[in-house]
Amino acid sequence: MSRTTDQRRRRTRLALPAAVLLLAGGAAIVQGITPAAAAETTLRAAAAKAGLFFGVAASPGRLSSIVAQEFSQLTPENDMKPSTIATSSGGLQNTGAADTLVNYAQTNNMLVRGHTLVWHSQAGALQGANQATLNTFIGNALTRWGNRIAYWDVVNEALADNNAGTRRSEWPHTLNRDANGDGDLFDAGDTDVIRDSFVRAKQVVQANGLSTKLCINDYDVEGLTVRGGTPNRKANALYDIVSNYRQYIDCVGFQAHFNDNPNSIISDDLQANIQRFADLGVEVHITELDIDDDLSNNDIGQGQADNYRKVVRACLNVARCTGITVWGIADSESWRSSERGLLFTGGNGNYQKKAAYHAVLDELNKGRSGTGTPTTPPVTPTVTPTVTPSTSPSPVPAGCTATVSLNSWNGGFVATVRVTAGSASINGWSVGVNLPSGATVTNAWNSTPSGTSGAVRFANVGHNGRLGAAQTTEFGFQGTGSATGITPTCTAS
Ligand code: 9MR
Repeated sequence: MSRTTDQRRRRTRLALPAAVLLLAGGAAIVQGITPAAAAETTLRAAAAKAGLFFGVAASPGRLSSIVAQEFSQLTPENDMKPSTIATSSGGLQNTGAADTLVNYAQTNNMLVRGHTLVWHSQAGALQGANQATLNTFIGNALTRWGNRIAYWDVVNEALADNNAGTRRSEWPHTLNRDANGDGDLFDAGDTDVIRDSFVRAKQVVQANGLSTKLCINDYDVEGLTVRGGTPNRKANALYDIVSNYRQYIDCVGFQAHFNDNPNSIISDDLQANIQRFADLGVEVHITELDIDDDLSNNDIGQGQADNYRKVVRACLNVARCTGITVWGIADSESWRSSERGLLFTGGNGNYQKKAAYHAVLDELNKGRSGTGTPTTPPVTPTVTPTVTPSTSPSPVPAGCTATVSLNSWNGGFVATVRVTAGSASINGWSVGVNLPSGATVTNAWNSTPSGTSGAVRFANVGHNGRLGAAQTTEFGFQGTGSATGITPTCTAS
């Protein structure tokens, strides 16, 4: 079903019965009655009603009618990778299959996710290219399809496996230069392929007036923790990158290839992790979802349908989680067919829905609120307020304020602190917290901590100290123990 049809349906639903109530004073108002929400019967319609896209990865050979019926977004599974479309000088070649997919998506009102520009694997003729050549390729690919591509994975899989929290060794590390060897890539003379690729992509988007959004995509970054409650260092490394380069990055992709690997499980803090990225202001997408159902291996321990429900619910519960994409249509056609990780059986255009499909549809139909009622508010009464507030808002003081949001789990926590300047601009800030006994800071980002327990202060770093009046910035820290009840205090300089 097309998005236009979805919208038409929603409008129709909202124009349904209204009750006329008489107020004591005799004025009539119209009050909306929430009609029973009719369940949608396709993934794309149910997702649209909940305010997100539901997509699929495909190649031209898989474009049977089910694709446009069920999905509202398309990711070329292989046909936009540098190995297919890049020349060694950063030009484009062999774009036919990619064009077929983009045209199909456009005809069927589907969004496209370009996948992918800078990746250590399937780099093809770009293997070993320098930043200038990567930049040429980024420019060519972005302008080739323009706004026909809604989201591009600019950088894919930059981080190392095994919860190392570092960059990959096979990543184009020759393009990362830490000139003074201090462990970060922010000083004069430093180069960073992640930053520089995003900077280039943003320049191209702005210079061409594009609305294409620029994403970073990775796997094993889904939970705050991995199996056993160990902090997910890979997720934290991604969080640091997005925080540091926030001005160039619009969206974050959690690939979500869930399986029995201790770092690839569906942890209970998936939603909290989506939320902390969303709190940076980026869109979050589940980009390559499949869930291992190889029961002979007793994989992730619960029914596949329930696991799908969990993932869909975690996304629905975070407003900035704006899309979910499954990595293929049917198990038999998946890159990991033996794991039977997708929503359909069958093949070659003849597909049967699995229990997992019905669970996803049902969860989507419950909407963001989880209740199944429409998420768009019902008709609003047109009453003019008669009571005028007698107090004028108190002036915002100069200086700064800080608020904290905590995600806790057994044995640890992540704190996200928002710093807001008062009525005047500030040149720097420092936030103090008193940690309860037993709590210890193990890691901080976008701030410099002093101390690890008890009274701890966090000072701004170079790029986030200056704030205009009422402007905000965020920093975070992670720790062991519990930080419940902490109240941050902010001092401006
Ligand atoms: O599904 C893709 C498969 O057909 C390819 O052979 C493989 C080659 O690397 O890439 C698969 O897609 C990957 C995606 O591009 C990036 N994240 C992991 C996906 C599964 O390996």
